[in-house]
Amino acid sequence: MTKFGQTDILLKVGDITKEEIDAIVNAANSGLMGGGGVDGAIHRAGGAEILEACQEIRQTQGTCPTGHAVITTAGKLPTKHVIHTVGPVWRGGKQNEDALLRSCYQISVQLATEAGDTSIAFPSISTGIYGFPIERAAPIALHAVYDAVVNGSSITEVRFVLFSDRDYEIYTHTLEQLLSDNQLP
Ligand code: AR6
Repeated sequence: MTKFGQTDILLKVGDITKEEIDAIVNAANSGLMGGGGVDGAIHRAGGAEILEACQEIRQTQGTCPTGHAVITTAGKLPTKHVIHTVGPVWRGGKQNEDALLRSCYQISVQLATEAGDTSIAFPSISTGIYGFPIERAAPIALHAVYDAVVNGSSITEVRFVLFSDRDYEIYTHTLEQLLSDNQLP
């Protein structure tokens, strides 16, 4: 287990819909109406309540722009909230993808904090259907979470729930590298 300031950081292989934790993050799309990948899994496992909450948000505030997030109930999931964030579609790396990805992690921590949550689980946002190279996404994710949790959040535990051994190894290696290079003071 690593610590970012006072916050425990755990990397694991797993299905995020099974995590018993205050908040899980969904790699959603702007329409907020569900989809494939982790989004599909969360809506399937959480049931209609999550989709209804997303529909209500759509009606009141419209679609969710890339790099932003919204928070809803978690339906039947063993968690209090689902934070739906919209990662960037990979378009070669010069379309602000890095900053938009960073923003997803930071706003998610912010929304969890505002909701009174103290623990949060992330999938590897944008690195599936949206095609963001995971070797480039992992340091952005870890840096963004580091900055967000050490700068006055209520979060005491962050879990990165990776869906394959390969993804887990990339995140683990990246974290070791960042720590040994003193890039996470
Ligand atoms: N638990 C944890 N991680 C998972 C799970 C799960 N149950 N299922 C998949 N992953 P993706 P994106 C991993 O494609 O790239 C959807 O259609 C997956 O292996 O879910 O941000 C949305 O509606 C990968 O490592 O999200 C959007 O349209 C990571 O989660 C679009 O896909 C993210 O892959 C978003 O694409």
